[in-house]
Amino acid sequence: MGTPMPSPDKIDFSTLPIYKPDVECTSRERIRAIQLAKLIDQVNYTYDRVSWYRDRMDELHVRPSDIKTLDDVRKLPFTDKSALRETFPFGLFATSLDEIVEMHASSGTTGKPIVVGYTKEDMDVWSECIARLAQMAGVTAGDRVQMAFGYGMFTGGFGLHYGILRIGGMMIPAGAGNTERHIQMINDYGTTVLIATPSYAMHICEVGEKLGFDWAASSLQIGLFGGEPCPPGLKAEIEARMHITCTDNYGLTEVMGPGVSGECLAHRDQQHIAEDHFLWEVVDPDTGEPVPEGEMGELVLTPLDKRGIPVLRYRTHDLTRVTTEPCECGRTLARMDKVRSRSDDMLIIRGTNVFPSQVEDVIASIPRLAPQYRMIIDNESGLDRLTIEVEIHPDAFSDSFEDMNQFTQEVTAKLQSVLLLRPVVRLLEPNSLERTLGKAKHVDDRRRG
Ligand code: DLL
Repeated sequence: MGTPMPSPDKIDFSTLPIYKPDVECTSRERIRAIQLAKLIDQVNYTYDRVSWYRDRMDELHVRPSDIKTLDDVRKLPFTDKSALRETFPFGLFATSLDEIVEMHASSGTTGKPIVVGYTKEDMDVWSECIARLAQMAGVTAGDRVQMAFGYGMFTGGFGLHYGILRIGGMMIPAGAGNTERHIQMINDYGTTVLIATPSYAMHICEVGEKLGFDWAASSLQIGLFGGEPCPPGLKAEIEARMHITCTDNYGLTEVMGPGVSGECLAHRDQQHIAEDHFLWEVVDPDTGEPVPEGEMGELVLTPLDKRGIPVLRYRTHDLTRVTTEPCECGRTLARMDKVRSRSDDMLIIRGTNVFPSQVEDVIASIPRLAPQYRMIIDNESGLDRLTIEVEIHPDAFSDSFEDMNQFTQEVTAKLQSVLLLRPVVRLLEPNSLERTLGKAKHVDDRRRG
């Protein structure tokens, strides 16, 4: 169970690398009091300024004055992507556009983009949340931080950039792509922190190895990851091969971007939620009803001090569970399990429900396989077919046809026992699958045309 946590009033904050100890290490009672005061203010603000919410709340006969406890949040309507699409581009904004100092958008795969705007106050909250997660990973003012997220409408690049400036780190704004140049820059500038999606970080690692770059001797020490689920084993693999410590950080455009939650170094599979800025709920994705604390469900987030585009009860579709048990790192902020899957990424193949995370778990349980994989679903013959392409770990590759043939049978059997359908398995040489600069795409569903 690890070391029991001292009560917050016994913590010597000066010894803890914590950005805002009076909030991050405060009592649960105080955190809830902060949340309630902010929730009441935020609901009033939203009702007064955003007609879309006023109409929904009026339909439900809910007034801002009905919010008296944190549980009263359940009286409020849910919001999902469709609300932002319906009101594209500025219909949910609560301020005049003159007060918006920055815009971002997420493209999505269908329909209009999701557009969000930040006021000056929103930018302050955003950079503070990022500063916290960077500090949770050990980043300090002395670090040289190389950005490998794309700058642009994606919230990852600029969001992390502002947060690093806030703690006084030096930004090296390289952006996504040009992988060899990234490695050259790490070497030339003595970069100590790399910011990337885990899949792109793995690619940078592999390209470096191919070029003969000695990661063990490099200046790099920390990886700040996020933006996509990190398959089990991938972070550990990168840590071992690049000789760095990496944290995985979560967020989404609709509620802010990165900065919603971040991994500390005590619990490597969980992330502390910035609870003074976000009220979380975990609900049954089918009914919308709350699940008991600690159980798996869909994360619903209400930003508590968002001025530009407030959203109430945003349905993230991300599946997780949350605990409020204190953490050995000293923080008392609730922790969410890493998001491995979404309520909407379930595939139905020949009538069977399949989650990509199930495939990832099987792959992670077989040491000879690398975490790089792709699922292709087609129905050329009239019947759905699932093909799983997965790379062999570079240390385990063999030229022997017989060996590979037998190994393919073993992997197929293991996948079949978990997925309850028999996939076609193709084992690939290391580095065969296409690498992406941003979020990895593991599913290619050709049935949708
Ligand atoms: O990906 C924000 C972000 C950027 C977070 C950089 C962290 C670092 P969107 O493009 O709107 O925003 O995508 C949000 O990506 O609902 C999750 O499904 C997924 N996601 C983001 N971070 C993680 C993570 C950014 N660490 C959607 N683990 C979210 C798992 C993640 N999934």
